[in-house]
Amino acid sequence: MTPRLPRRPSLPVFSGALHDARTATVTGRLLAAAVAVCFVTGLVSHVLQHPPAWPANGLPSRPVWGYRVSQGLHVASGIAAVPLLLTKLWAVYPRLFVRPAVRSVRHALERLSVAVLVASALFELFTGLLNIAQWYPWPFSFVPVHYAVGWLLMGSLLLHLAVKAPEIAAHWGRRSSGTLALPAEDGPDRRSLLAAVGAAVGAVTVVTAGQSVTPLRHLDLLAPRHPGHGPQGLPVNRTAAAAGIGPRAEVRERWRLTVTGPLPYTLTLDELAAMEQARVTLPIACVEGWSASAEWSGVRVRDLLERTAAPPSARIRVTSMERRGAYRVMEMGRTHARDPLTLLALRLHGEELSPDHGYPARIIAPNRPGVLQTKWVTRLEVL
Ligand SMILES: Nc1nc2c(c(=O)[nH]1)N[C@H]1C(S)=C(S)[C@@H](COP(=O)(O)O)O[C@H]1N2
Ligand SMILES: [Mo]
Repeated sequence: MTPRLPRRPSLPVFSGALHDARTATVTGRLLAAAVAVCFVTGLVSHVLQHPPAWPANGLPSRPVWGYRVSQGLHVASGIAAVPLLLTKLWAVYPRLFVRPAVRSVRHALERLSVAVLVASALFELFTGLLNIAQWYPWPFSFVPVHYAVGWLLMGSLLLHLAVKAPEIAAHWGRRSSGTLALPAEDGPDRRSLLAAVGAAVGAVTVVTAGQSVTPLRHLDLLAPRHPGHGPQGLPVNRTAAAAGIGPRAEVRERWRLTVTGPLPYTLTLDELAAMEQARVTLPIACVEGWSASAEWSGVRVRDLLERTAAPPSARIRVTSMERRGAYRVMEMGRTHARDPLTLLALRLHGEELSPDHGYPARIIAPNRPGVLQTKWVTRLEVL
């Protein structure tokens, strides 16, 4: 009988040639590009939704499709980052097992910063994906946390790039060079890996981008929203039933538009419909990434403000009939309020708005997040 050998904790051995610095560099820079697009477009979205005091009154209302493109890119770059992040983590995970685990204070700090980087990247992609699916299985509120962790990710990424700059430089080109001579020439293995990653990024993009890129809508297999699906050919996030809005006949009877300002007034739906109507083609661009263009008609907000003799620089507050909900009250700066394309819309594609699209009246404005396109509007205040 052979005596049992005392068990020693064994560390995995990695011999794969692709767990090297060149793979880490090539996947890392693709990932960094996706994260950079995601971060910048995330900032755009944040500023439009929660404008700091100074630009709040003068945010640009053009180009009309600005937010549609920016938020479409935000969601598309986030989705593309998923296969890139997984590949990058696969390329570098053997480094989890380096021994000694901590060589110096500097090494400990470096490992800590990588832990923060990986955790924040996984967190952002995970919460972002679930948000697209409108699933919130966590106790915190999505927007502020996703925003704050975005900064954490950016900070730890910049730190990581600074620490790794010499290695990145050495492995940037096809033939690794510089002081760190490593056997990292691109062979068929790495080319296959990169081709597979490219195919994965292409596939996840093509099957989801149709939620905002209309020509790709027939390939929109995995996106939770399809731009053409919904009442009047347009998706709906919050339905009239969910918002507690009563049946159409009842709403028509008791609905009034109240406009407060220097000369306050109230209008019935017939009176509003008798005012000059404008027709505009503008997209709804939801922060969740889906967007769709539609033809709206209704009264220019500018005309409603002139009727109350509001000063030209006035900001306004718009309130919905909805009892509660995060998007019940919305503020709008001068540039949007005075834009001739900004309407209190009564019709969509030539028909009365359906209850789910905000009957009897909703805001539609150019270059704005969907969350600010308030439905079931009943009150307009000059601030
Ligand atoms: N009063 C109110 N308006 C609202 C919302 C809401 O929850 N309440 N949701 C907003 C969101 S998130 C979007 S994307 C658009 C969607 O408009 P639609 O349902 O007409 O497509 O309406 C916006 N207007
Ligand atoms: Mo939205």
